[in-house]
Amino acid sequence: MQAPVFKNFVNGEWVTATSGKLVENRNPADTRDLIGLFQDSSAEDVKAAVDVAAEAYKSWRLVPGPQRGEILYRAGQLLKDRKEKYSAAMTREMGKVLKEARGDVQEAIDISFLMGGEGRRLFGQTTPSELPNKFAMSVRCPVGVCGFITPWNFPMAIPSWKTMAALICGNTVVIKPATDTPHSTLNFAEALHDAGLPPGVFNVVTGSGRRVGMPLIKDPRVKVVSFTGSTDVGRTISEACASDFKHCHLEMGGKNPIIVMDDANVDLAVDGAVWGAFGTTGQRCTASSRLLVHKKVVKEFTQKLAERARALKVGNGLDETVDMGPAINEGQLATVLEYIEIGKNEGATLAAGGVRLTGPEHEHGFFVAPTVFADGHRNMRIAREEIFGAVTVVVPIDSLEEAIDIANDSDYGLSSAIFTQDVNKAFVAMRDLEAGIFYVNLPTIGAETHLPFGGWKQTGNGHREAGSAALDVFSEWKSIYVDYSGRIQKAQIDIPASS
Ligand code: UN1
Repeated sequence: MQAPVFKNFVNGEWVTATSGKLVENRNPADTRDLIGLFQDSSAEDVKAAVDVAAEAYKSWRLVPGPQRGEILYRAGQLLKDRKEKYSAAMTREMGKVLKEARGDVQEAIDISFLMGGEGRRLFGQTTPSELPNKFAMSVRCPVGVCGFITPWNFPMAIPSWKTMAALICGNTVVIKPATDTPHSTLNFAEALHDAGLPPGVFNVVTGSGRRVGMPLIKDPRVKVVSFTGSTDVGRTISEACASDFKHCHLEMGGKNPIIVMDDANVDLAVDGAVWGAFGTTGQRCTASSRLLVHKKVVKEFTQKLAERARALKVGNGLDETVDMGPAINEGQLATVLEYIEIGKNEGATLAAGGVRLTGPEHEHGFFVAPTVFADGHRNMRIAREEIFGAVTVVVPIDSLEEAIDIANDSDYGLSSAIFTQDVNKAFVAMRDLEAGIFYVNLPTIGAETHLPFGGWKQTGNGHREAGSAALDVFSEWKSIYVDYSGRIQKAQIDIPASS
């Protein structure tokens, strides 16, 4: 059978790239499964998409917020109606198990409804003027065309967080999805289109970072850049935006600790660690990749965790009995295997996993056994660097103070967690951990879309997405003064005399 050809989505139409070139997209659980051929676009296609986004901006910015919101609501409803279809397509191209793909689509549904509601809020401030007969207020204004570069690990959720916040503010969008997962972003485009989004307001151009991503962020008409991915690429993007003073929102790596105290419910903590470390095959920027466990419970915790890791069923995520899918691609698989070697050489003890799975149901995919290292140390590379795979490391600790010190001794600051039954310890950790997200008695994954999402230090550059905080990335403030005194009243000078 001929593989289906997927096109770019530009100006409300499905169009081919000018290069005439196509790239394959294969299932990482079974590379014999060809999902389709996607457009290998170039700078010319980017320019054409930005042309239409710039044109569409002229009218979209003037559509009242509540009406923009209604389109977002309709898109949310369509995503809900199509949840099964879009989730299955996502599992096939990304590998995450079906129930997690459903969660990914659900995040897109949630943010659609959240931002739909923002259409009737988009609050600014009204405040008294310091002068009589003068009115003062501030309003949010759209910024223009937004350029997005999105990752493969949340192929619908992350594009939707950025897009829905951008659209409700009155911006238009051109997005370059990850080359490993373009189908889910095209499905998202389909839902927006069917919801009645005007042509040109949202556009998708597929292809490589070099030929599509770079021209997109460098186009002078693109006023906001939002990127989720590695810290290295984020640095390049930040530098590319800096000379033009572009709004640049970056969401990057993490090395997220779970602290397990001696008073914790150990079974609950193990449950949390299994989900946090091996959910999405550890390929979340929020993954629980460091487990800082009190020495009094570390033996019991590690034994139970290793047992649970060994019992996980690894395979094709379309099989509902499977717990964990493959790595996204060969390169990622190689990175994970390399880190396993590094961990062994550094002297950590392999408590579970540590190998590529090559049996009959695994030989055509990129599968690694869920891996637990014990006897880790804070200075080991496996305890410091983001691996982005199904590998976690247990580091024994003596006290909460030591755990917080190790947790904060990191370039990253995305998510963090503590398992304890002592409310005082929970509050100390809540106050002192340097991270944008914090959980008590939950692992480091599982953020909800109506709270700000993002991290401190090299995880981000001071912005947030999701929640109403995302509106700050996609709008400019305008402070407005209306004088109805009939005179030119000079602020700071014509101050009414105090009695
Ligand atoms: C990511 O890992 O890039 O909090 C996003 C979570 C998910 C989102 C993760 N809701 O784990």
